[in-house]
Amino acid sequence: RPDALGLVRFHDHEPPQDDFRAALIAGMSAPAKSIPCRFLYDASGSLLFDRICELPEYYPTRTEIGILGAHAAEMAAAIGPNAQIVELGSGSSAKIGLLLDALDAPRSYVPIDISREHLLGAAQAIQQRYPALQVEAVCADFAQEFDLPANDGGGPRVCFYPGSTIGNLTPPDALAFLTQWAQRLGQGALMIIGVDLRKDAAILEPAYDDAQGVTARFSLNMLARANRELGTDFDVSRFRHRAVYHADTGRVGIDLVSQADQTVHLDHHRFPIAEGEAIHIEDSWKYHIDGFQALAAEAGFTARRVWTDDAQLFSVHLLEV
Ligand code: AVJ
Repeated sequence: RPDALGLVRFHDHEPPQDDFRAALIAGMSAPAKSIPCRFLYDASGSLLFDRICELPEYYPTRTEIGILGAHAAEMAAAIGPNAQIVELGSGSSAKIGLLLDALDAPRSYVPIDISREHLLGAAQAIQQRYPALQVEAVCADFAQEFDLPANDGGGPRVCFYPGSTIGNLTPPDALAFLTQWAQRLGQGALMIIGVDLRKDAAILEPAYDDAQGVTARFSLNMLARANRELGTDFDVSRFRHRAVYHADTGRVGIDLVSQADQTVHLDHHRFPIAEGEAIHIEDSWKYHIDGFQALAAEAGFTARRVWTDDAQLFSVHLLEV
């Protein structure tokens, strides 16, 4: 149905180009070196992340899909008809179909993504699959201020935030993020959010350092990307990917550890790195169910339901503003 393509409404908030160069210079100049994890996702990084999701050790994606599939009817019953579904970081919109298929007459779908290209492709695919749905694609950085399309279909506004993406934020940042979204969504709105659970390091560490080395390549790609895009001279072969679970706080910390004393250059900048020194590139925070519900309550949500898999690996929460 190519005629369905014209039905998609597009709201472009023109998110500013993220400045990799400035972020890299700042992060590599700090006493504790780091590069923000959002720079992991260039074209190669996104392909590698898709491969991570297929790895035997990386349970979150398939477990969350299993939970959504098993409980979509209960979620749909809690939501009711005529809902406006707002998805944060919709990417390829792979999970939303599980919810849309179960819902009674969903009115509109609002995918929000910073990547215009992914957003439009996914929005058009959803529009073709659900011709009766009003698709309103929003190109924006969902951490920034912008207005949501009005919810005028008579049903609830439901925010869908799967993937445990919230795990990349520190708990105080997650609190600020949820507080902002509770306000933006408004009274009576719902949120369906995927949150990875705390568990044994013997499961968590391989999930972030797999036997095939795909996750290591995903991490190291950030340095290769800097070489490609910025002209740095990282010797990628002299860094090692490391993932450590800190059970006391529920944090998986991911670093690239220098295997030698070396110096990285970017134009006139010099970044000396000692053997054993780490560049911190990602945190993936894990929660207990009650700990996450307490955080959500502090942000202004009421915890309505929670679903998990049998092995208690992952949780999907239904929250209400
Ligand atoms: C996309 C943030 C959910 O933390 O599990 C996977 C990213 N990094 N393997 C996660 C990731 C390395 C992932 N999130």
